[in-house]
Amino acid sequence: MGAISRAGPRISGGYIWSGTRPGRPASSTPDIPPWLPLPPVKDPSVTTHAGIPQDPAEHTAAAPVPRPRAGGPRVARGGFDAVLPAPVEVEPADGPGYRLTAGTVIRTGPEPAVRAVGEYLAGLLRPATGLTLPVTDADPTAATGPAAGITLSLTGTAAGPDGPRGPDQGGPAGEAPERLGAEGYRLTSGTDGVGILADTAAGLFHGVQTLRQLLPAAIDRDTPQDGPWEVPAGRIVDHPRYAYRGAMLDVARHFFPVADVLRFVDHLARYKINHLHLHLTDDQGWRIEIESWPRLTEVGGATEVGGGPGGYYTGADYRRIVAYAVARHITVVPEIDVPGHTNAALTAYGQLAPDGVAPPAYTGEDVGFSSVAVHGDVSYDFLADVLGEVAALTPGPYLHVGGDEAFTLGPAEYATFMNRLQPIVSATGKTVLGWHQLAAADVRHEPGRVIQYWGTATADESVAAAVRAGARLILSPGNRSYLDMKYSERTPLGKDWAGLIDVRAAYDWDPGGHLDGVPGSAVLGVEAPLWTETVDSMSDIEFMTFPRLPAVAELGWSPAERHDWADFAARLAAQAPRWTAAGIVFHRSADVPWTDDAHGATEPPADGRADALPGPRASGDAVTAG
Ligand code: TNX
Repeated sequence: MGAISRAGPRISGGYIWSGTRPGRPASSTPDIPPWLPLPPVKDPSVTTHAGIPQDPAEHTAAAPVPRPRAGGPRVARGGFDAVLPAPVEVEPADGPGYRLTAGTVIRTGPEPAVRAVGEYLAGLLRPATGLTLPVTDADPTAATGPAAGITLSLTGTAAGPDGPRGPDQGGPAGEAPERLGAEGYRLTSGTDGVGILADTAAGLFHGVQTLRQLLPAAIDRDTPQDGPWEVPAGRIVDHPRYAYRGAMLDVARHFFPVADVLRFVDHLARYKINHLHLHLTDDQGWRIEIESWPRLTEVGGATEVGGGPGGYYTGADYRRIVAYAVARHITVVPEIDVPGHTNAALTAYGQLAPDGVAPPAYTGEDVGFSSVAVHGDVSYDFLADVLGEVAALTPGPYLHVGGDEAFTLGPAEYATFMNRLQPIVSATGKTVLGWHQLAAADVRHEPGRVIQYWGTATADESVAAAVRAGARLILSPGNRSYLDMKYSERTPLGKDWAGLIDVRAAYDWDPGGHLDGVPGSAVLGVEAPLWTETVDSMSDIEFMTFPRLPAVAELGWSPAERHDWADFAARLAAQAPRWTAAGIVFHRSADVPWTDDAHGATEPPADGRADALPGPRASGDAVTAG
């Protein structure tokens, strides 16, 4: 252990997608405005899903795709029945829907935030349809008939409750408006066009994700495909159950370049996830440039699990991630994990260590052995600088301070540290967020603070007490929502300390009633964390994320009454052709009725490791465009 990097730090400015393996040409991405999706990166090792079946009975990349079993989950029809997360109200209509044609325009009105959603939608639809889809600021309410196209309008504008509203703008004129809220939307579709109405641009954005799922799966390809491109007729009214729907990416154990993070952001946006938690620091690496403490990245960024080169985000890189997320109505939640999980910082600045001596770099997978000094002022001065800089780069309301697994500290030392740290966070204007160890009895309640529960039990008295003192809760139960747990004993990546989590276990729980003594009203939402000790490429990330992330996304978005495993599994199966079209690797969970269209990877795709596994290779030719 203690290996120093083999090469220099891998700085992400070139946006090298980590699906690209050594020996293959690196693909760089030209600078793209943040509202546009990145072009899908077509690394043959990923898009062809050349899975290596480890168990032919379960993994069938090359074999016939399993058919639904009698009495098993039913197969979704697609269209309005297949939207994921399940909307609040869905009313498919009889008759033809709206067909995109060369004449289709996207009407947004002049508001910049709405126009940006319109540009984003056009960016999603143009590659596969080959249509021009101009975005116009023409009054969305003025157009009727086939020329209406796709209209995005805000309530409270001309299209809103006080203005004229035709069927394309959300319902018959004079109909009382739903309260769509901060993220809700209403989508209506018929021969004359598609209308999305919302109180906010975020609501329109989520409506756009629904619209995308109403089109054929080939819409996710990046080259022109045959149509027709028809949105079925009907109406959806939708809004989220929880305000916080998150996913975490650990960029500390393994570093991932900016392009990977952006691609991950696009995956979150599909399922209406609205927070990206970045675990930026840990024992194995410090990944965010701090101008006032430059050795954090110069020294602390040059390592990762397994001894690879590491890397870090410059301030400009981080700003680019934030801007890309903001354009997708996703809030970035940066985590600086203290007082434990700090070996990388201590290697850079020995004065932060309890004994004042810099330890060697650490590239293993152990946890709990490091801590910054809790006595004296040095650590607090350091954290005021670090958190101040991170807060200044971060528009969102939260600073996550970790707080987990500080095993070298006793309870009194831990409380001393946290009671000095929390006000430092508040002084930046941000809200304290931390892992649930922060609920320890002697740690004071900082106004507004949020606690993230990652335990595997359904009762935790310290968490219940923190909630009684006013804390709100994000639920990330280790045995339900952890994307780094193995799916089964047979899947190669991941850990198993919290259990094996296939997609049904990720789906079959209720955030509102999960923890004894915690009322549903205290639950701010859910988050699926992806720790990356065993995950070191984009295809690994996707394999662990799909199909479990959509399960957690549905728990966060859909009303509890819509919770239904069989229905969910059928809708999940209908997503797979979309993932295939987008080149997304996924795990073919055995209890989902995948359809013929879905050529999902059964394992992370071929790379150095997979080549070493026994078994026949699936032919990449099995996947054809269209
Ligand atoms: C526990 S969950 C950790 C992480 C590890 C993870 C591996 C939490 C707050 N801490 O440091 O990466 O387990 O599953």
